[in-house]
Amino acid sequence: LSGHEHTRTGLSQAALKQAFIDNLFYLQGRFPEVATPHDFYMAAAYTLRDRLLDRWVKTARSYKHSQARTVCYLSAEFLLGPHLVNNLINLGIMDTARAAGEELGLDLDAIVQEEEEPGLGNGGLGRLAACYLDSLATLEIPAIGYGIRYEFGIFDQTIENGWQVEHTDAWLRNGNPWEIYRPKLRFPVKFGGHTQQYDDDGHLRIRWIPDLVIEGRAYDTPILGYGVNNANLLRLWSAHATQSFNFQSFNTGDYYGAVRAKVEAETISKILYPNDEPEAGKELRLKQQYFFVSCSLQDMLRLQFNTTGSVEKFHEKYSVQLNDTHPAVAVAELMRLLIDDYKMTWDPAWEITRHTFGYTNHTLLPEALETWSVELFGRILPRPLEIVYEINRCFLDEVRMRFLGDESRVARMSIIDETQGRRVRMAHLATVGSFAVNGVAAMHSELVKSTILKDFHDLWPEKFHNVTNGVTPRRFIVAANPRLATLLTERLGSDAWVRDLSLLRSLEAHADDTGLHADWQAVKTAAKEDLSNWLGKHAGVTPDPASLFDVQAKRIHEYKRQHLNVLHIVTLYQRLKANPHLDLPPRTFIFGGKAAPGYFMAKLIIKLINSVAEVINRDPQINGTLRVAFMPDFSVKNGQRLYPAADLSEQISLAGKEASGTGNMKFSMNGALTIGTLDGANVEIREEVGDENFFLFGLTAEQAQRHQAQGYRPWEFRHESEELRSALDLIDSGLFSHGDKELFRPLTNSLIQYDPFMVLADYEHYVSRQSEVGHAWRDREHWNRMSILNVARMGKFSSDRSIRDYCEQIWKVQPAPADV
Ligand code: 26V
Repeated sequence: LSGHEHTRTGLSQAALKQAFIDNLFYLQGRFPEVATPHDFYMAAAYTLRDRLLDRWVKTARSYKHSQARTVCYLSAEFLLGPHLVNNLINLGIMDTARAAGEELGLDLDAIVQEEEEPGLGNGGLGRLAACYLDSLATLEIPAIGYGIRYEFGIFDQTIENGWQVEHTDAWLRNGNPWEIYRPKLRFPVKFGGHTQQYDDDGHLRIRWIPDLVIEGRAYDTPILGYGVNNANLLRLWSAHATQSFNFQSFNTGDYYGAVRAKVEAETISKILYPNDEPEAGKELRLKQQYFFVSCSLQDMLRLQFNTTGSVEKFHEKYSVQLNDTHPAVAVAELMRLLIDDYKMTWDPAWEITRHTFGYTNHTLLPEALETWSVELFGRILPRPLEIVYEINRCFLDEVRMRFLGDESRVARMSIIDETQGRRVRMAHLATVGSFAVNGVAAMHSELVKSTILKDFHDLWPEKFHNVTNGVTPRRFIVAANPRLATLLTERLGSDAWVRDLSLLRSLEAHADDTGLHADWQAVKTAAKEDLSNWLGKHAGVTPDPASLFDVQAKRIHEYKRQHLNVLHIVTLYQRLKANPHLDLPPRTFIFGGKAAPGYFMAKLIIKLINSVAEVINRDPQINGTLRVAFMPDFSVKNGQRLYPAADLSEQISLAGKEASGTGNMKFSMNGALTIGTLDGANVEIREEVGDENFFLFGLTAEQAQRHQAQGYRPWEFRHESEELRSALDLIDSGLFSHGDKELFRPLTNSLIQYDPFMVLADYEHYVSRQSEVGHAWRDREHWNRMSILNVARMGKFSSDRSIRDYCEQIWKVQPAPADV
């Protein structure tokens, strides 16, 4: 190695190669001739981890010296995706590492593909948290992500006989080279039992006597920024039985009791809940939430106390963001820790608490708003419940003072809902306990103020903000679509766009450049070929890369309306069958997404997609003009295969239902055009790219609202549209289900009778917009121009912009660059 380069930190080809061989030998106990692909992956991961740790230690030192405020992002989910590729990019050593691999006869891409991703999230909310960690580090903001180290993440999906089948995600099976266990960092968390008053030197205090104490143990993962030396921390908590608990039982001879307690404790961080199943008040889920919140707050308070000798200025040092209401119990828990453990009185403790938290709302769907029965909450968390009551008492006095005599308002705003049994409303707790509340897209933030939190907006208008979501271009352009990244860098003359996505705007000047068009189309076609090959191996369909790739990838849910997409496919199929000479441009419809295991209708939609695929793909009369493919196991990793290959992005939720969407941004950044409703961030995407480069359709949120209020009659739409009727009838005919006329009846019946997400109302406009898509596709030059303009105008949707907004509007934090 040259100069002062060190094997553990050096970035030269020689250093990387040496480190890789050392790690293979000393950590895996292997030499190249006998090593498996997984051994190679582990050796590469450890090689990167050393370099990350070097930066992390230096970052920690810098943060300590700068008096900077720290952001703590509390989230029950972090859907990180594979680390290796991202770390290679952020360290800037992709090419060097590839060359080092070649010297050893190894293919870096194959090694990268070996990684099993940590699927510690359900979808958009968890992935957003991961994008924000990337941007926080890139913007050099002192930040810690806090969450749960689930032993099993989101289930793996296979498709069997057209149905979704779930498999446990044993992601830790082969070890996790990215995490560092911190044996000294452990905190006790209490559950159950009762409280009692006691006299503490003349002060009346409360003691919580639990019937179970479990221990949270910290596992840290370094998160490196792009092109900077800052590496932040993701700290995930794992639940264990406490030492003392074990010994006690053992000494009394209750060996099995001790083992049972251990199992019970470890259950808490065992598995990620599928969060888009209606909230069923699951006890374990409340325990998970309290568990990670309590550990995280104890961790922050300890740091604050150890560095300043007191916790009085906690809120000046920490800004704690609640990612949805999952961590909202933090409001009560911080009060409890300050009062019971740090012996503060109520008023100063409340001053700290209400200046500490920010709350981000991610959904308006009533069935998704978290509430817990007071009975359950009090049984599991007796002391926090007392504190919730006291917070509520003080808060309702404030409401009464402002709105004299308006008792119905008091009842509406109460943290305790008394209308359907007594329930704790977590969104109210979060709003009362936070200094800022925000939605995740402009339209969504307006709806938060005018609907679910209207009364709170009346009381505290200044508390409400909007921060439109964003996604990281490091993962969703550079990692997912290296060909496009190379082309952009070539055309812009620099890779500065990776840190400042607004620079892509200068592409506008080249939107009509035929040279660029040729390169642009070549990049897209190559990605489509890759995807086609992958689908051939994993989905049994090998689509023609020359066809239009029309993609819908997201969780399967009625409000996202994958069945609207299916109705369009069936309609085209019928048109072609009726008129075989109809000149339709070849299209491949690609779906990806998981259904919550208990969500029958969503699973039936998956079955319908696969059943329609089976019939259409095999029909010789169709002859490949239409193809349908379901990508199994949509994940971050598989998403990275999909986004670059899409020509058309389906963002077709009923207006007013999708808080933001972030897939919409990922597709558009990779040059797909959008067919979409005026929902969530679609509204802002259309504003940025221009209406002429976006296929808009459907009711507005207001119109949808009005129709629903006036009594929506979906069957009338069925009567009025011949094509819609015959599409529904064809599904009911058994054609797609080997003659079984009943299979899809629950779906078609629901559409005709209730249609809660107004699929039938939007059908006609959707289908006619889709025809325009077909026409536009024929003029490839114009299409390419629109595609280029989409990418050029995506600057706003970088998560770097979102994080800057949070820093300025909400957190009031400054960057603290790490010293080299
Ligand atoms: C959805 C649903 C649907 C009905 C059944 C019960 C249920 C429970 C939870 C949820 C998801 C709520 C939180 C969430 O994941 N929101 C998503 O957050 C993304 C990031 O802000 C955003 O882009 C998505 O639009 C939003 O759905």
